[in-house]
Amino acid sequence: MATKTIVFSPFARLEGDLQVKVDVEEGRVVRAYASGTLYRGFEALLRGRDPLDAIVITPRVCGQCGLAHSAASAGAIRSLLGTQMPPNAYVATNVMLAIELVLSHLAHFYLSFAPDLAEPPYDDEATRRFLPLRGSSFLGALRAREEILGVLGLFAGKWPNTLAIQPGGTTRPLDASEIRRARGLLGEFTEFVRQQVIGCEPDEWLALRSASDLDAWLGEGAHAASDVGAFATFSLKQGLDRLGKWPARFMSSGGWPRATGETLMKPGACEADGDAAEFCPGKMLEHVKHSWYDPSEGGVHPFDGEGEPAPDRADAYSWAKAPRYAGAPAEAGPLARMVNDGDPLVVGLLRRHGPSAFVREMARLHETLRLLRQIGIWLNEVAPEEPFYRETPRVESGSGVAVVEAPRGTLGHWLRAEGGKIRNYQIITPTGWNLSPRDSEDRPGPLEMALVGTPVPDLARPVAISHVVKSFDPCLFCTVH
Ligand code: NFE
Repeated sequence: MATKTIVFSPFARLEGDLQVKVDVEEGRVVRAYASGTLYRGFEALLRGRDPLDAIVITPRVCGQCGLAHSAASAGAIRSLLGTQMPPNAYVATNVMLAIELVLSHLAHFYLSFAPDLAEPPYDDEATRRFLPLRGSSFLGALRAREEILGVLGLFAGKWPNTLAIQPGGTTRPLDASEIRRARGLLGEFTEFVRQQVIGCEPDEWLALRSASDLDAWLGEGAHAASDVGAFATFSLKQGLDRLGKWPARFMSSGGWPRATGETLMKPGACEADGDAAEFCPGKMLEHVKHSWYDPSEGGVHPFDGEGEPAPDRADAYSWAKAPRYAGAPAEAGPLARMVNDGDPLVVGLLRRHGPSAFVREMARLHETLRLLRQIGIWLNEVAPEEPFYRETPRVESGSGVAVVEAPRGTLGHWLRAEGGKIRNYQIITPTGWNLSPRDSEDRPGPLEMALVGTPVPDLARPVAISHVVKSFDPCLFCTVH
């Protein structure tokens, strides 16, 4: 059988250096390989430094999810010290993380995923709005970023690379007038979402509880003409609900904790048919059989992994390691969060359409709406007269771990310190899970499996492959930290 290999290098993406290689037989992908092609060495350069340096250095891993790295590095130090932040700091951190997520989801949709629907081989009036720079929706989304960035500015001082999140809390206390200002800006941004993104009140969207609710919604009023309406109708017509499926295990830490430790969403590691399993970072191991690092037997827990680069290994093909949860590949991200949380709309779409590119995108858009409402609730919980920060002792020796929900999914930082210095620092990012290469048993990662079966009727224009890869919203800067 004739095999044709297509290599996308670099694959078009928002950040990072990604190569995707697929073997095509009889018009379908039969094998896929995802490679991170750039070594960055963040873990290596943290060794021997003051643990607090991690708060300055790790947000530089990426311009899109730096706050997630801030929160994870501060959290790992707090875990080592066994300390807590004041309640206000949990709320403020959650607001910042949620805004970063909203920004990232919108950038993904309007700058990366939707533009593919506006160009050949497609030619559809409804999606021309997504044309880069020329499309009306594209420009609207760019303009609206300013308002939500304004809210982030009030909490973080600046973004990216803020130092507002520290082990002891947040360093930018807000007074009542700043909270009022934040509410006003959030309201302006929500107005953009109402008019352009969903074409209805957010509460009306959030009341959708099943796939048939979405069918009915699409048939009513201005909904079909909204960006989500145009996207959903077009995607179903073009079969995006048949692309990008794999025998998924979904993993989520629940994210956005309160001072009590309770998370905003239910954590879990369930399978696509809904069988629940608990979430536990102790079940994470990293494999390097196919990655350019010194080889190890089987998987290694991040507290024990060091990952010395070995660029000459001929049997390896990625700078990303292969993380496995309880021995199996796992998908992280909005879909994983919504499924573990039992979100009725997303679970309904998953039951009808499977873990497909369409459902991944819908989960991302739906999560954006859920978090916007939640940011409003948190703004009411900030208590300006209460502290945002509490001094913490210096880090001497010990180990700590923190897991947060970044835009693309579960992000973990593992810190081991000795004599006031970092002995070992390991990071596993969401794209590390989703774009993992093969593991010690040669089992492919989630994207590598999701690409198998993708139709490629025209080798010169393999647009379905682009939809599948982008539905995971890859960021390779993060992954090859
Ligand atoms: Ni570079 Fe990131 C997110 C992290 S990568 S964007 O979200 O952590 O998966």
